[in-house]
Amino acid sequence: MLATAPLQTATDTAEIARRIDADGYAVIEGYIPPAELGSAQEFVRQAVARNGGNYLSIRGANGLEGTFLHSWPEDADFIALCHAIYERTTGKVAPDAPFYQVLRCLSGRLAAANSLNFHYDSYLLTALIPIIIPERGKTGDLLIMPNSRKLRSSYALNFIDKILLDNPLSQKVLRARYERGHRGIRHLKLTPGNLYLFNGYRSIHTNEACDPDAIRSTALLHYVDPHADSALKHLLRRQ
Ligand SMILES: O=C(O)CCC(=O)C(=O)O
Ligand SMILES: [Fe+2]
Repeated sequence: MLATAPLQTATDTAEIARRIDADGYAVIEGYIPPAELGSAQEFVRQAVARNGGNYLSIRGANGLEGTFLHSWPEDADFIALCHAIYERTTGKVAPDAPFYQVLRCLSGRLAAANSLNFHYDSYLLTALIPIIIPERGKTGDLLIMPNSRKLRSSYALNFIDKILLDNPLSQKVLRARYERGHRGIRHLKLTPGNLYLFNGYRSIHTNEACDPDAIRSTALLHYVDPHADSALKHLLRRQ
């Protein structure tokens, strides 16, 4: 049996933070008004068509002009929400860290290669807005093992976690668990226009595939890299 997560709408910040802490994620339904969602969907359809129907991702806000995604990282209410979640879950003052933005458009023959790659994010809080989700065939659920690790005290320990996860054997084990419908892997059925907030740093997660002739597009903002100042991280990234 699949561990399908019930979609509950969180109403206030305290409740959202409590759910992220307890369940690893929270959902705010109908976050994006239909007209704004519609123009972002059209933007994605055109970008995929221009790319020959194939997978693409856009990093940063440049190139997203004309859609709500361009100004999303500067939205005062959204920033206040992320800061409040951070402060409630860590007990520390929220830093004014910039968001790391990615728009993913899964489609075509690279859709499978960009799916079922189980990982931890480098950033503590992940905000995800589904733009287009296939209604038929494979629907591309978000798969999550909520809060599967703690915040690591150093980048070195975080790096060990990443090595233990990002290798063919671990990926094979997790994919086999997913195929068996393991209860520890929750399925979030995504609805365009909702806002999903989850502990990306602490939770092993990935996306299911979608059919090559469909489009599965998600917009992400990542908040606070806890190891941003690590000397080891900078050394490794330089190579
Ligand atoms: O597209 C998704 O559903 C998840 C993507 C993700 O986890 C990431 O980009 O870090
Ligand atoms: Fe991620």
